[in-house]
Amino acid sequence: MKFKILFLVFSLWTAIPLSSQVLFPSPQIYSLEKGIFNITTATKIKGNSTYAIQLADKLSGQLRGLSASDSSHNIILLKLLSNSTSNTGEGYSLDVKGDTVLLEATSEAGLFYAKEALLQLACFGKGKIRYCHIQDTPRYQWRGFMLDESRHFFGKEKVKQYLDIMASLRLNVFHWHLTDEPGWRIEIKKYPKLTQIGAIGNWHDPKAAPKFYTQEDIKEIVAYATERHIMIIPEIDMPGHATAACKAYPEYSSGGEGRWKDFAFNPGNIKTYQFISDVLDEVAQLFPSPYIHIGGDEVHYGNQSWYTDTEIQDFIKKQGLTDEKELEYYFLRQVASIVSSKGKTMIGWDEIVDAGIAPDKAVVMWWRHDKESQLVKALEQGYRVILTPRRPMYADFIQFASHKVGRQWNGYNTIENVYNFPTLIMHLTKGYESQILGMQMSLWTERVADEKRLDFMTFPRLIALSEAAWVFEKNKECSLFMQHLPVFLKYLDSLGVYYFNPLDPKSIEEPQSPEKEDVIQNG
Ligand code: TNX
Repeated sequence: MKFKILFLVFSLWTAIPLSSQVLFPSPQIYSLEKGIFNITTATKIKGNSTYAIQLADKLSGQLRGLSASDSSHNIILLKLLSNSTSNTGEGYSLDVKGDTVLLEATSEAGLFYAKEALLQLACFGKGKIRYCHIQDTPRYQWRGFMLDESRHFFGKEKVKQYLDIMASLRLNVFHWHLTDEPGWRIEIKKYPKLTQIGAIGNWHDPKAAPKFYTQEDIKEIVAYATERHIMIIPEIDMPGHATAACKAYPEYSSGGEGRWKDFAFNPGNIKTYQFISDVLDEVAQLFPSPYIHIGGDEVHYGNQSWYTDTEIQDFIKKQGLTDEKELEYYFLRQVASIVSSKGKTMIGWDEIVDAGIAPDKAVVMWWRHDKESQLVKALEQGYRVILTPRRPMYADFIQFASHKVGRQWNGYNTIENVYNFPTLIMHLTKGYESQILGMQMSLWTERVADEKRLDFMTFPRLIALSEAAWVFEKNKECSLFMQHLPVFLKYLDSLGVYYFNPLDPKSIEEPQSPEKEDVIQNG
């Protein structure tokens, strides 16, 4: 009670509800002091270098709607510290005192994050910011979100909105799953049928009008992301999950029958590797990122024809491979060298750990939460690893007990589970911390046919992801995060984003999916 009264007095005194002076993700060092800085139309916003000036101009535009008309003079100063040895690290400091807001960093990314932090404070406090001192730096360098646009396509505007929110949350990797069974979503000039034929259909409707990104669209989105310090990792899934490509170019398909027809490329045809090389050439040109994700997952689902096709069987013998599994690994090694011939590093799902690729030539995404040994093996072999285990990092899992649409596997993925990651698996990575690049939340979209469901599955768990990836273990406090959450939810309201509210679960209707079998258990 006493505390409550004190809190009330304090809040009245500051004239800004304390609850609004929060940040997502929460900073490492954050102290509040007495006094308020008012952003007004007379506030000067300045930078000390080309990049800082550019950012200052951007900030002026973004603050316009929040500025009170007032003539009192104060200044927001963005400083890129030039005495730093290099443009590395993503840390920043933010000081609000007297008539000055000072943002400082030794890298462009750091200064950008200082600006994003200030923008959150300004936005949550409606142009009023409490005096404070913030010193911040992230725990992990890879803070990612994956979106599957093959199963369902959402388009440029939605992707840009997500990139904006990611930037605000200081997430810095957008993993773009662009190809899979139902659709190929990226224009490749040398192989026009990939989109003329491969882009037709989606998970629910094989005849849906073609949807894909032109190379111009891709360039536009890459530029948009780069400006926000987000790296885009394209994924071209192979040799499995390649149905859309195999339908467009059956000469590179391993054929097959029934449900899994055309699921996998033909690894016994040397022309397949030329095709892949040509495709990856264009992909490598379009994306400045040093990585290309080549999938590599779940080949066994649809490679039955490898066991009977005479051309493939002959190839296995000729190459001196022992069996079809070895053929899969042979394929992955070939692709690793194709990727590296283009000056890029391959990323693959955790199946690639067994393929015999040199550990410095590939990065592993651990996804099979039920196979902890695969994570350990990857680390022991010296691979760099990104953590995105189905539990709790798959956003196609339901997030509340009564939800009906989505996956479950001995439970589901609550916002608290995401926030608390990776605490429960840290014993597995002990001693290998330097090989853990970071983590990612992955959204598969078999049961996400529209934007409303997309938002509902992504938010608010994406906010928890940013905390998990940014905040050091010793500073994490889930109950406090949950207490602060409404502030960001309000911001999502202003963007028109449809989210689940874990604080009032029944208030939000769960959007449905056209899929008949909606709850998928353990598989
Ligand atoms: C497994 S994760 C897949 C995806 C599915 C997802 C559904 C991975 C590497 N492969 O193809 O969409 O499960 O949760």
